[in-house]
Amino acid sequence: MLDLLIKNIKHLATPVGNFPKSGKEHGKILEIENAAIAIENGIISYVGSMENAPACKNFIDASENLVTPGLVDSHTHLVFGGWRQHEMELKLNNVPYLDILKAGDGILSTVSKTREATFMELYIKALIIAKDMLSHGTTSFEIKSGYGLDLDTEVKQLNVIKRLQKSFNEDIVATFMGAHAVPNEYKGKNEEYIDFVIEKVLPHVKENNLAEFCDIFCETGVFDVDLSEKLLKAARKLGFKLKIHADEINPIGGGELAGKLGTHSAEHLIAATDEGIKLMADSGTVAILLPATSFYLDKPYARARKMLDENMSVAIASDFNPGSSPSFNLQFCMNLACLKYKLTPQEALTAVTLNAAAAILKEKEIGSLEVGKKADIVIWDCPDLNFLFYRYGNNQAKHVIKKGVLQ
Ligand code: IZC
Ligand code: ZN
Repeated sequence: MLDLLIKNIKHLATPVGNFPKSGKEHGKILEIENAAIAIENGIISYVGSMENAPACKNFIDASENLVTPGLVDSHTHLVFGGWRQHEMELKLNNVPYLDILKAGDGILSTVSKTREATFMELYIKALIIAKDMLSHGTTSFEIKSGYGLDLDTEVKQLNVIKRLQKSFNEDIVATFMGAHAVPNEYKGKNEEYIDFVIEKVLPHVKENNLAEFCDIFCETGVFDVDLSEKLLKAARKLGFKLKIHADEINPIGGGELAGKLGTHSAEHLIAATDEGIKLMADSGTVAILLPATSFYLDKPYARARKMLDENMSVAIASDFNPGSSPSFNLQFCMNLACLKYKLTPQEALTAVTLNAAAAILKEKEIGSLEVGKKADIVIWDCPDLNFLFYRYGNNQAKHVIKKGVLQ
């Protein structure tokens, strides 16, 4: 029996397929006027014209609305203690992000607050934000650890993510990012810290099945290319899938390393070089671009069009964190993707749905409106795709459906 029919849909827009789109394929999406979607046991059982739709007593009329897949946020740092509003004054005085970190503030101030916080404090804070994300249309997301930088606190953060996965009816993917910064205890001893992560933390995370991916901040003054390679190779040996924060501020070779190792994704890529982009395109690495971070750090925007020209797969995410991107609003990232990356609405939609799902290895289950996929759907308070990308700043999600359940 059908659970729900979304009928008379004014404009349905979705990428199609079980694989990430690359290059020109980003823009080739399915758009139907006067469409319908049927849902059975949380799974999509019909997508197509209204004419051929099955009958159902439970329905939502979407005759004024755009309907798309639920948004997927493939890069967040959602679990953290405290905030960093004191950095506002530093920002206004043009103190660079990396100088704030070098002075023992930035990520390290969040580390102190996260170490101090209890499991429940972290969990409740993250749960409240996750609900807010859901109401903005984000139905699945990734969360990174990396505000512990010691065994106990990294495990505490990863257990919070595990609890969120269980109690929140969402697809949440965990990434271990113990190499997010060098903690004060290891100041100046970057390699010793990486060795500690490799020997003591990674095996524990693996044995307890606390994360699927391993990530590292490859950046000036944080971890250089050699240490990034050392950690990522050790993680791969243990069975982790690989991610890398590359070329966020300075092009020190992170994109090239991603291509050389064939990491699953490379994230930020604001300063990615031509050579890095070529290597990543060859290795099939997904580019996760974070335009809200460029906005907030007042940095250039990643060369998304160049990446598409080189046939890369591009995903767009929020980078939600208390320092460089204190907003989880993926809708704003979509506006920026159009206005700053010059992606079309169709290309940007693919980047926050199917390609974002692929960036966290969920493309077979979510990311598009197709029979057999989970019924993760947003009914927007707008009439068509252009409108969604044209308005900004307000929440345009009207109804959000997660695994067939109206939220
Ligand atoms: O807390 O500043 N870039 N990591 C790397 C971040 C930004 C998060 C933060
Ligand atoms: Zn990040």
